[in-house]
Amino acid sequence: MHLTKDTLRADVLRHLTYTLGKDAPHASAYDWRMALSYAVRDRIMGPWFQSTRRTWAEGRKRVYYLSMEFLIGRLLQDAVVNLGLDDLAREVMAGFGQDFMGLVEGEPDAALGNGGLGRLAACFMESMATVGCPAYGYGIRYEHGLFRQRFEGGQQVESPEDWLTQTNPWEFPRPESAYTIGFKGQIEGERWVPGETVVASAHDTPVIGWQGGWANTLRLWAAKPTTLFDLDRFNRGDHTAAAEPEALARTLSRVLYPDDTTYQGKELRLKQEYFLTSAALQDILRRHLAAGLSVADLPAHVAIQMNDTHPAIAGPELIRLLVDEHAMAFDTALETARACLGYTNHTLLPEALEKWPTYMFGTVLPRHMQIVERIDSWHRRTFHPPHYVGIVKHHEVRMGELAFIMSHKVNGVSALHSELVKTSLFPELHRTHPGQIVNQTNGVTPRRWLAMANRPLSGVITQAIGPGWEADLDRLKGLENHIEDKGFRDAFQAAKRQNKQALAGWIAASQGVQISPDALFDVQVKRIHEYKRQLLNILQTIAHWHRLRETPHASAVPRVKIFGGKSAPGYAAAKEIIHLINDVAAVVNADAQVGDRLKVVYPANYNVSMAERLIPAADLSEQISTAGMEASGTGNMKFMMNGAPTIGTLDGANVEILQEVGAENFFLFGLTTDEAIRRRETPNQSARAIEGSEMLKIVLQLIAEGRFSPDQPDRYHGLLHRIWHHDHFLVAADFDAYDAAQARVDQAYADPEIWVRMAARNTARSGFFSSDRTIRSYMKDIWNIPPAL
Ligand code: 26V
Repeated sequence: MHLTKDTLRADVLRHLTYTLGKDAPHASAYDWRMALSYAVRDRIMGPWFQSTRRTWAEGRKRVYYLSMEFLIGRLLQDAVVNLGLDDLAREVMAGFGQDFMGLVEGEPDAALGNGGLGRLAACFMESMATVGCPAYGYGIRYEHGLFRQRFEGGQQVESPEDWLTQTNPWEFPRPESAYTIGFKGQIEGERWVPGETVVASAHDTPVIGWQGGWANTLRLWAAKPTTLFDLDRFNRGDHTAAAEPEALARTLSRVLYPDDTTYQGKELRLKQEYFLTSAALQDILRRHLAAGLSVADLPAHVAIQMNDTHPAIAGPELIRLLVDEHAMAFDTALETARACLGYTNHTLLPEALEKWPTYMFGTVLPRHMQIVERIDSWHRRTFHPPHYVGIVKHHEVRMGELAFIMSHKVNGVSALHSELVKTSLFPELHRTHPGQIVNQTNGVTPRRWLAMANRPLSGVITQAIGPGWEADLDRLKGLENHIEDKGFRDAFQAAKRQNKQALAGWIAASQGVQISPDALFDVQVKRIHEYKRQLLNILQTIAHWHRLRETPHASAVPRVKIFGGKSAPGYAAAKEIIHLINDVAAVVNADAQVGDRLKVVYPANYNVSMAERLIPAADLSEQISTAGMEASGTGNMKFMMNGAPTIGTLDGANVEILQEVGAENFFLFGLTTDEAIRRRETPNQSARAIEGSEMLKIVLQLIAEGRFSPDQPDRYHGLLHRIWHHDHFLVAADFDAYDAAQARVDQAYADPEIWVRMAARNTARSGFFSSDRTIRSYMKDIWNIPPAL
């Protein structure tokens, strides 16, 4: 598709005039962004219709990706980059006196997810479009995404997020695609008569792949009342009660649950999960039957992937629809559902595994409760598992077991994690169903995370190996031949420096902290969780600060420690860590004796857009979770692509990153998964580690005496007590090894010629971590779908 400057210019003006009703001299930045978005969106329609037509005409099998979260971020620049309109858009908007990047940054960041799981779903959508995998993403159109974070007195304060206040130019409401969703009520004979109903109404966002070769649909459901209004009540003068049905329905898609660490048996959450799942499955069946196919053919045309257990009610719901609405025999329906369904596990943490009290499950979904019990007895009858591996146990419905038994494939998200899914999460089910658990190592889209977010480095890469690497990331290997070329190394270094300068400018403006681009930018960005060990990082930061003060004249590599991330609102231990980081930042940044040699910054409200600023500017990637606890990590892959070596443990996909990049280009430290398990069984393990570490003792002493909280010296006594006596995450045990690894980082960074080679090798060897590779692998091993491109 060829597009000239004049056509784009004319299209922007046309939308400004006729879609927005604005005259150019009076148009605001908002108007210009909207006009540009519509002009760009117009270019997606061709590939979108074309892809849909081809899928129908060729009777292609489709993937349906069911996820409670899609952490998509902004869409304008992503669409512009994928359509190859970068330079054109800049030029055209400059002609109107508008700065393209300024407009891009005016778009609200769609935060319909908590973290890794939701961002993975967004990367997968983009990769499915790029490799030509016919797909629908199904999710909820939350009115409010993940809360906004700010700091008051160093502590996290949450406020509601508001992405839909402005018109969203990327979505198309589809009021004609609406389904009734029932809850509660009773079973009469074999039929379920719900006591409450809402309507799920579709909103479609096109997802365009690289160079516009293919486009898929992200279909998000909004809840609407079945009856808008209780007219009788209104006429009787009860105006508030008259609006009740509406209020009740809208609560369902009102807000994203912000706690991704501890599962809580909240009825509204269960209702949201069923709302998404039932709407998606009704839509899938409608489309399947509209093609003239029969329900028996479902597995040949439909692959349904459950993103964690959140949509695991899909098993019983599909059986219900097939049995109750399409008169299929129960056992046939069960086998049909299993042949369609796949389940991806994203966590081993016991507190995050979903289990619903049977009384609640049975009240909200009485028919599904019956079906779950029949699945359970079918499973026992058919497979005679040696141990009782029930779905219902101790008056709870266990969604992991349900998802496993109702799927033909179960996958973990990194090599290590998938082994742990076999050996520690589902050992009995694994023995009963050998071969059902497979690995699918995560990936990230190089279009957003390299081509779009890091234009300077992208230019250097294209200069060295030519264009096209964006959709064939293994080609980055070609950079290896250039690493001994001084010109290439200088260009690589200059790109990184340009990103660091841009970040320093943003930090000065937004945080009021001056940082030097000469310093090593050491970045840890992710949700705040004890297992991710931001605490280990800040303790080592204190150690480093202490050493700098002890040896004021020694030459040291200047560092900037950058943190970003939100805590679940009710997670007290994580909130204490946030407070400590901010307290340490205040003391360190005000210490003239240390000056530029150490700064600590923690910009509030980390999100996808902030990640796009921070990651390209990072020198060092912090991936320091307690071994065995991080399922994969995907930030780790983004840093690697952008030329930041990792300091990390043998956990999640770090294992594969280490394998790809080589030990010389990775700062490995810490206990392994097995050692961690054994270490926890050692009596007084953390007290012993503290006693054995001079530096850790000093650090804890500084905190204990209130050096970072002079207004409240005992602020961290609880936190310190936990390090001494209940250090489940082995912060103390790994402290010295981490501190030593940081010393190796300093040493390597001190020689720019060593460092730039390490950085470039990280980029060159990151090809495996493209989500295109991951998607092709799901297509082959789980979905049985050939690529359309
Ligand atoms: C659990 C819950 C519990 C119920 C309330 C809402 C909620 C939301 C999310 C979760 C599970 C979070 C699991 C998760 O995000 N896992 C992350 O998945 C990434 C993608 O596979 C992976 O890279 C991270 O290592 C893993 O922590």
